Amino acid sequence: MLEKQLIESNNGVYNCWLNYAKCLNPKLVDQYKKICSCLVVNNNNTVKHTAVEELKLALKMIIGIEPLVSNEIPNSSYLFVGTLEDARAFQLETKITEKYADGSYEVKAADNEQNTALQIIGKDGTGVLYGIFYLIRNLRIGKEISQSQIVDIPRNKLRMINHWDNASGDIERGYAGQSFFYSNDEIIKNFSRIKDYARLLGSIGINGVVINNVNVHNIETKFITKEYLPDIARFADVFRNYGIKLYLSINYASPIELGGLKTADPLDEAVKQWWKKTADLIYDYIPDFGGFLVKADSEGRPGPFTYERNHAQGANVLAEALKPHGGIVIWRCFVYNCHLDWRDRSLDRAKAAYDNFKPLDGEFMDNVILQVKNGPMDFQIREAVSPLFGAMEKTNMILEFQAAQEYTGQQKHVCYLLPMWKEVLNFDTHAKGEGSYVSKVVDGSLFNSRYSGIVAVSNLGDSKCWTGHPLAQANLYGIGRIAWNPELSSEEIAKEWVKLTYGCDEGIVQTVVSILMESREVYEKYTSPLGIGWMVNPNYHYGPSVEGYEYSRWGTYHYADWKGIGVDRTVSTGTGYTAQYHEAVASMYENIETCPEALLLFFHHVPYKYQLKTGKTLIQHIYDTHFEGVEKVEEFIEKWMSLKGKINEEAFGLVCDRLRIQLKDSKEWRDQVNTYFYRRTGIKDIKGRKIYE
Ligand code: GCW
Repeated sequence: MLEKQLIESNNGVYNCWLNYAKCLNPKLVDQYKKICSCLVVNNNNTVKHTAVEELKLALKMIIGIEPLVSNEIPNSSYLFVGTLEDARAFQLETKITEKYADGSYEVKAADNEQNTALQIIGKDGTGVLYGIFYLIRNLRIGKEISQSQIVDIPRNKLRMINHWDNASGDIERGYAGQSFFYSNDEIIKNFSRIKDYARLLGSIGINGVVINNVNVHNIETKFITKEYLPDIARFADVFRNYGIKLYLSINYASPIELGGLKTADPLDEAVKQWWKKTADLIYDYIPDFGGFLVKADSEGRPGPFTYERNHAQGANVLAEALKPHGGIVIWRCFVYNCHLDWRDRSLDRAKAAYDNFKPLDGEFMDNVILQVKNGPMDFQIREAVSPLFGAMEKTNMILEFQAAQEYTGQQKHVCYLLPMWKEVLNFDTHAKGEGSYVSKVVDGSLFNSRYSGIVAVSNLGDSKCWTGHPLAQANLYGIGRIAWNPELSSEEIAKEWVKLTYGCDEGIVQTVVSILMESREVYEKYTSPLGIGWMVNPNYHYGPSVEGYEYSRWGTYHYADWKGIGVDRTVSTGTGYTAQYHEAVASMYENIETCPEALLLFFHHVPYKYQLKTGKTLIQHIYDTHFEGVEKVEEFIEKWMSLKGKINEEAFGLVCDRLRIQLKDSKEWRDQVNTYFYRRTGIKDIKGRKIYE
């Protein structure tokens, strides 16, 4: 079935980066044929079994061989595929030890004289799977076997995807069609797409998936009951084959809604017992269940505040219930008062997560992880990095990115997010002096945390290419790669993805990579400038609306008037937000001279005539960038058109359609934003361009 689908759609659309086109390099084919014609494997582990099947499939399709499978090491060439335990049984040496992180693997040449054997040794079954996908990737991108030796250890323990899928089949902030998990309030019957999805995730090292929206509605609330658990367990079975654990978002009011209790107070004995019994039940069905994801006391969701309990008390009752089973609670820090009165300039949504959670550092159980969005606001095209990352020494933390392009073009616009994600990971919190990067907080090394990692909100749906915009696949690919190794550059990841998806032709790689690498800044140019955010239609979060902010009933959120724009978040004259950072960072932002200009309006209220480092005034910068942004989209179209006939027609066409929309909508953004500021300020564009239609 899988093979059939792959052949039918062997084009980088449905099969994404697992596009197994035939290898046309005879030297490479010879090398791999020689080594891979005999697989030495002791098949006694589920994930290892998957790995071997994946390898066989890839070999068949890419170099056209069906290897012999043996459980003995032959005298001739071979590829050994096994776990640490297997390696010991075969008396093979390896650098991998039990101390390495789960999923680690080594690929090494055997010490035989001819050097004609290769060994893939995983710490565990998942390590074997990752080692195999690594080898397949190398074959696909044209790396010789001799270049494939590696000891590869995942930097982040948890590498997860969060789905915001509802049982109705709708996806909250989904831009790639409907859910492929649920439809019409039911769990989908045919799991074939879910299997294909598991292989995509497994191939990039993702090891956890939350299959329902953090806003848990009526039906999803019941996923933790006897009625639904048999079906939920089916998901777990599919994902398990690829080394992925299943997690569920839960409704904090479940003890009331499902248990018939009068309260969901976390300190109430009956509530505690109810969660314990529920956890036991879940593990009866899914023995390796990952745990709960919880959005509580945020945007109308129930939570411990109702009972005058804090987040730690709220999370710990769940953690206690899951602990005996090895489960974890992932508690989201996206908590803020959405009814802030923006006229009171000391109030600031950006301060909310820190204010709520910092005082609780050290009060969470060790199987609770706080999930923190990359920025203090909400997945804007540019915003500061959340100060919470530097603030919770005694608490596990996981970093939440959003692959779904809610505020970044909704998968109609090309917006490769890796450069932004890298900026976040490379941000120095100074929590323990210089070098206290976010990447070290979330990989657990800075504060010596027990659990940590990176998660992305999914950008997937039932669209044929999974992500609506074919180029948005690069964001999904990238999240896996960067969670595995945050040192990879966004360009390296882009190159890898293009080669795997559309082939290794230099011209194709260069063209597509250049579009991807510029795309985030281009989107930023024609939308909201210098970190101010939003400027999109409220609720829908797409299309220009300069004052658009669903909670700004009391004036604009960006404080634009005829003299200036921006949120003063300084301690001296503003909301005081900058104090949430450690020194060095705090004063860098506090001082307008040292504040990075890309975030100028995030931190300061600035007159339109303020001169930027480029020598331009702020208003001229706004005009110029909005014109440039549209010109850049025109350039993207030209570049993409040069690929006609060179890449798969279907992928080519899908991207063309999206680029056309991007061009049309970017013009609208340009015109509306420029017009707004022209009307506010009365200051003309020095280049005399037409500002409004
Ligand atoms: O950005 C906001 C979205 C909501 C989302 C929320 C969250 C799932 O607009 O749709 O709800 O973030 O992250 O919880």
